[in-house]
Amino acid sequence: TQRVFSGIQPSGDLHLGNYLGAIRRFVPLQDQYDCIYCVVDMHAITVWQEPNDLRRATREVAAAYVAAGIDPKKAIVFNQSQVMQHAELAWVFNCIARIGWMYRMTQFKDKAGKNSENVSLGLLAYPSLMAADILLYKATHVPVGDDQKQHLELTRDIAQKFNNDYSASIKEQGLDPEFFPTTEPMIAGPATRIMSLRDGTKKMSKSDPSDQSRISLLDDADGIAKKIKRATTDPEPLPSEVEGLKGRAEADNLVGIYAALSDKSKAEVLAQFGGQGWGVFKPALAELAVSVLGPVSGEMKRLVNDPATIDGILRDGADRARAIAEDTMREVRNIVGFIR
Ligand code: AQP
Repeated sequence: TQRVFSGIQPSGDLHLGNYLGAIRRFVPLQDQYDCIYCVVDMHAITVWQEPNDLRRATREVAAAYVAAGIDPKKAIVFNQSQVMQHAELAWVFNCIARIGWMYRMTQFKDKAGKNSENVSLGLLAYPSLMAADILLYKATHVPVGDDQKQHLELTRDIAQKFNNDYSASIKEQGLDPEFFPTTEPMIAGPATRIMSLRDGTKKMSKSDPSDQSRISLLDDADGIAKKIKRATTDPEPLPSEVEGLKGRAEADNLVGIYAALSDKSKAEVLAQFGGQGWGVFKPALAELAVSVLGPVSGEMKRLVNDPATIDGILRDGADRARAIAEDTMREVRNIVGFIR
């Protein structure tokens, strides 16, 4: 069977973008693929995390996976730092990838800002660790939001360069010349890029300083309704056709969220709401968001109150992940020429 890998950073409050762009899409895949869902705590520390916040956020991401419907007996759910092979392969990839590739990443440029000499070295090397996460399991499919597309292209470049640089050794070891496979991004649907509720040109993000910019998975019904009510929009009513959303980033975003939450297309949503004002649409969207997120949020809250169970799931997942990861690393060490 083909393998799916994806991960989420425990770097703050999970939001609607993480849910619609990633977590929710993970659930149906577990019936068709061999799935590995990781809480990437080593990625999170590329920017400073208070240790207690990191522990809490790690359990929250794991709880969100399970609350959303991922079955930890079927899919592997674990946190990255428990499987040291991620760090080991990332080091090899640091020596394969070129610095210039890393400087070109838009996420690095966005996060480093004007301060690019004073961010952690880990932030620059982030895509190399991400390539290790995926390729350690020889995963072929990676469901992510649109913002991760460039990192996935880099993963392919790293895999290819490794296969090329070590082609003679791979052959000598009697291994498949395409030792690391080509990964396919799975980026589809109306919710690949949910935008901030305050600014339709910025993506909804955990690290946005404004809490009003995102709907958190742990927000209560009242909080969700207030944030949607206050969301920035233009004064025009909703258009009747999708073309009418062009140049209206905020309207486009809210219609996209409605579409994703109701499993409809934007055209279907506009067929229903075209010509209506925000006074009608926003309460309808709030009601829908509460009805979809409410059960997930309730289950998440229950699970985070039982850290022993969550930690048990992560430990069991890590044991299963490590077994696969070590098979790959044993081959990689031989290919590279490390003596054991
Ligand atoms: N706004 C979004 N719309 C759709 N998908 C999104 N994702 C993130 N934001 C959106 C997807 O969620 C998954 C987990 O993301 P991550 O935790 O690895 O890091 P990120 O992409 O950097 O997420 P954030 O929330 O924006 O965090 P910060 O603020 O720390 O950068 C990925 O599949 C991502 O595509």
